[in-house]
Amino acid sequence: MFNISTVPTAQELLDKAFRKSVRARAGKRAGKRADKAMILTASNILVDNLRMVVRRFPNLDSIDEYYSDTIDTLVGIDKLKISLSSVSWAASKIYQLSRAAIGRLDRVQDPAVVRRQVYGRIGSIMREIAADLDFLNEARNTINALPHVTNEPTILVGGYPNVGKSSFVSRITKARPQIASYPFTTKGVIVGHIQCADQRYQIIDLPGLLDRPLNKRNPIELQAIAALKHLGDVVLFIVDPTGSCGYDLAEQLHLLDELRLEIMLPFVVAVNKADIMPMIATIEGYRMSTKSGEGVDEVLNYLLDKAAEHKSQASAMAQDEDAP
Ligand SMILES: Nc1nc2c(ncn2[C@@H]2O[C@H](COP(=O)(O)OP(=O)(O)OP(=O)(O)O)[C@@H](O)[C@H]2O)c(=O)[nH]1
Ligand SMILES: [Mg+2]
Repeated sequence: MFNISTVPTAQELLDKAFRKSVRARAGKRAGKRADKAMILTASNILVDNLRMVVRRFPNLDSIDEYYSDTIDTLVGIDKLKISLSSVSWAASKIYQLSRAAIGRLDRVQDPAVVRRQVYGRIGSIMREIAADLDFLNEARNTINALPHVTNEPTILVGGYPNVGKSSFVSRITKARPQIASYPFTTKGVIVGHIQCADQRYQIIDLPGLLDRPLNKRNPIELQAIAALKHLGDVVLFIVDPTGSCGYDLAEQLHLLDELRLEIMLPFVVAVNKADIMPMIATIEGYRMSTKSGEGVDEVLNYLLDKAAEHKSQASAMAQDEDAP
């Protein structure tokens, strides 16, 4: 989805700028012209590279809400904007300083002194933004790793941790999310696909959610919330009544009630781990086992129908809204 280039460090940029500025002097006699060429080269390289860093980030005010919420959770949109504007500031400052220094070259006896002064000031500006560049590179790695979501009919697979969400997605798609017997194994949103007749569907494995208020949620859970708020046509809510996930069924069902109030999507409940569940479990929902496969096809067929139905309703509503 995003493909932002590596953000260089301040030291890498300074090394590159000064190396090229030394080359720019080649063939020129020591003096004003040589110093001018050096200042121009060093500053142009820094200004161009710094501006490029900023340009390569997406416009944070115009990306999809799903991505802006997720980037906010993982990176912090405000921090990102501050670092980007520090880098822009540094580019303008270096540009002004170097032009002012070039203007002074005519009026001084020793142009090399002016050059050394401006290099010193450029060096301290770059040191000032060194942490911003490091942060932007980390942000770039996080943003580039975000999943590519499309507008295809989409099933979101949610529930408490450890209930078998990834096992379900892994069973029905080619996606291979990590499956393990501890909570919060899935740490980000994972997208799988399923082709049925001539329609492709997105199946999104969400990180686990606990039943707690938004301000208590960890960044792993907040990624699931961002997906539930902005993506999807239907939610498959998986519960594990066996206790093997480590959580009470009552807590899981309370979370389901809370989500139903907040998320305006159809919910389908699947009661998982049928292979180790006594027959008497009396929760409303599809009984399935992602381990043995029992009941999985029935849930899936129902979900595919629901997702397609919701998607076409949503498209029809969007068309109505667009109509004059
Ligand atoms: N007996 C049994 N175990 C299952 C079944 N489905 C999943 N498990 C086990 O439950 C554990 C959790 O499975 P995951 O698929 O990783 O659960 P998850 O909901 O994705 O967990 P998080 O990513 O941590 O939220 C693993 O040890 C699975 O092998 C099932 O139908 N029967
Ligand atoms: Mg998982």
